[in-house]
Amino acid sequence: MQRWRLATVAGAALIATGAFASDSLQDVMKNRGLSQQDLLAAAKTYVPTGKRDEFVTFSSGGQSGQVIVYGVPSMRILKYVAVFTPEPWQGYGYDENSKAVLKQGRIDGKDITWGDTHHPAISETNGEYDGQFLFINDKANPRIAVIDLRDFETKQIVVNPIFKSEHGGTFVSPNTDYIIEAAQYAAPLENKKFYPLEEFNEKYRGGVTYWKFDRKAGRIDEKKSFSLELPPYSQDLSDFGKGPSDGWSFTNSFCSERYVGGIEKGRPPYEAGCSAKDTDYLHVVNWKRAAELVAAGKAKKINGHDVIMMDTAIKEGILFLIPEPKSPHGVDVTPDGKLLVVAGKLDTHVSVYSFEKIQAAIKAGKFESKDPYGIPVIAMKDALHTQVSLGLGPLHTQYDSKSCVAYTSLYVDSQVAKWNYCEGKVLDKISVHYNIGHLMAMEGDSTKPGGKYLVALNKLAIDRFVPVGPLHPQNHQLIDISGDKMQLLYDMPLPLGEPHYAVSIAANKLKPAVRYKVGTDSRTDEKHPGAVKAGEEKTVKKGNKVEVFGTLIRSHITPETIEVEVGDEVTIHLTNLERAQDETHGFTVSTYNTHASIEPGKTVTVKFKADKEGVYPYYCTEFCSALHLEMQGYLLVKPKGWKPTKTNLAAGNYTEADYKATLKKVADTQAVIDSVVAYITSVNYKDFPEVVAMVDDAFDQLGKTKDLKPKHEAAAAKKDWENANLWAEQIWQYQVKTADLGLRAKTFLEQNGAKKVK
Ligand code: K7E
Ligand code: CUA
Repeated sequence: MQRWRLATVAGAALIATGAFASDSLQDVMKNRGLSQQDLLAAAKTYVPTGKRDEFVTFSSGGQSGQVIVYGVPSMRILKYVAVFTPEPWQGYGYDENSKAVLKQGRIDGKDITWGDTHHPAISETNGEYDGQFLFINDKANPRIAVIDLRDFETKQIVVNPIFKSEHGGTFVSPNTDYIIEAAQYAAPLENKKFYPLEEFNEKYRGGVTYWKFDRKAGRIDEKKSFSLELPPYSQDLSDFGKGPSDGWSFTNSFCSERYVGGIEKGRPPYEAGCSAKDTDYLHVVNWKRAAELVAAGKAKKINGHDVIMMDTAIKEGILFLIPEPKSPHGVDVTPDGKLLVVAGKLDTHVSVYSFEKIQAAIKAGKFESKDPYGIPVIAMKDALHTQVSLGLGPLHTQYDSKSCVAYTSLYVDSQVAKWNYCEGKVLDKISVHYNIGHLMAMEGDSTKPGGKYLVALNKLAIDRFVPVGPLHPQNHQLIDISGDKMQLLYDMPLPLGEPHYAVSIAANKLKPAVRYKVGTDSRTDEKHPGAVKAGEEKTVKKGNKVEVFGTLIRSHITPETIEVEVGDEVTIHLTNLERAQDETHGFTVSTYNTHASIEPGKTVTVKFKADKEGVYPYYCTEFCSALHLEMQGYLLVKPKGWKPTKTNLAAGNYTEADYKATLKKVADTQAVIDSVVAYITSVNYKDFPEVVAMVDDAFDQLGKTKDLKPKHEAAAAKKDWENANLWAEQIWQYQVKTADLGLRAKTFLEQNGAKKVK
């Protein structure tokens, strides 16, 4: 009793002096000015060390031309996927293999090294995200990229053969047979000849492209892709039908006035003329039938690409228009595929169209008019399910796991509206900061939305973050949608371009690899012709071409010296021989503007002209082991016809005592290795593939010491203490790497609940 009291008194005294202040939740709340609500939000987003996020988000990187990958609910950034823009860390655009991908995106013979990415889409099977591929569009230069989610690398870029800009892509059909890409600003489809703006109505055209995706190859099949010619209406966002509406696609438009601005000639500007009418047009396309028409030879070749012309589409009954309120933006098909929600930027309403009613009108041939190009127009009232007034500037809609519940972004109001699209009523609203563009719920555009969280992709951050100059980061806000009322949880600044759309998938659906099959060109998924195995490294010289077939393994670059003559064209292929997870090596040569990231198993090529005589160090750019800084070599660019005059490298002054000391170090380190090996083999390490890979690599390193023992012993017999000591030292280097891997394996096993085996 007495002792208890003493302890309490001592504790109170310490708290009073502040010694324990940071240990109490109450004190932290007080000191940092946090409310209960803040703590609740923190608890809902905090992911402790070693734990992982439940969802993975792929966000467009806007003008960065990349994709940003982050976890939900922690909002921690996991990766930037280099797509249309060079990215040095990944070597993207700095090694030959990735340059070949960027080169696919050339237009009119020109490199285009940036992109304006807008809408990522995850591949689907039966309308559900399958986590295999990601697609993303470039609005500025009409292109689409394919990213393989086995390694999160860009594999392909295709250039739209007939558009000059695009926006309404990428969205996938329910089984990812096709990826949609709709034009934005109309232009002549052939890009061969100039037509003045005075001929806008006659010569300028919009359209929509259906890219055929070959899932087995993991690539878009350009030859089997086709487009539909459309009026010059500034086609905007699109979506594919699903379930009952599978086989159809929907693309809306703005500026169906076909207004051409000309403020220079005293004409009112685009913005006045492009929003003058009360309605624009939703394009309704029977794409399955369109694909059949292409197969039947009813398309016209434009720039070598199949295009179904408008008159064919009208005659065959595969293209219809429906008026939609003022300057529509998003069109989003409901998870059951029965309804589609269109938001009109300049209207307070969202309009919910019924696919069934659209079909009934088409079957009955009930059209209110034809547009100037002869396309049948279905009356809005014949297609509408309901209209709901949500607020100012509705843009995009996402769906909840709860039936009939949708979320729509309100750009002007800076709010998210939660509403019921079956009954047409508003359920809740929450303010966001500020001016939200897209919003995204977990798997919220699939047939099986995941609910739980919503991310508001806000255009303006204004006062949310520490100021960093006039250019602010974007603000992605995480919202809890699990209850009746939405709750704001977290603000994430994103400083890499202006993201538009994002998609989020359950993390357990992604199955990325941790290494490549040794010798893989990751950009083609094929065996790299420059790959070699350990011991097969070589340098081949033919005329003025020098080709190096090298390898990387902690902590060596083989070869350690590359000798060329000035003017030689140097090609270096490097294979990472590691099997252990996360053992990436990088490679660069001083001043040759080249860099490669070589993950375990990968083979990468760098190429340059050695145009100036001199000495150029090369090194590994990833801190890969304790001897990382020693992972180095020299490129020697010699004058033509240069002959050596000195044949020995400078020697150190090693003694027998140095040699003996090194042998002692080797013996001590071996004892450490033996104890680690004893631990690893005493537990069920074979049940942990990560550990098996580390153990394999560790024994590889240790195995290399065998050949060295005779070397140091032979040198010692000749009293060549320099070589005796250094060969023994090299044994120790291999031991260090073995021990490094072994200790990491041991820690991993201890932390992941390895069990004793007898
Ligand atoms: Cu609304 Cu390009 Cu989808 Cu921006 S788009 S917000
Ligand atoms: Cu390999 Cu540093």
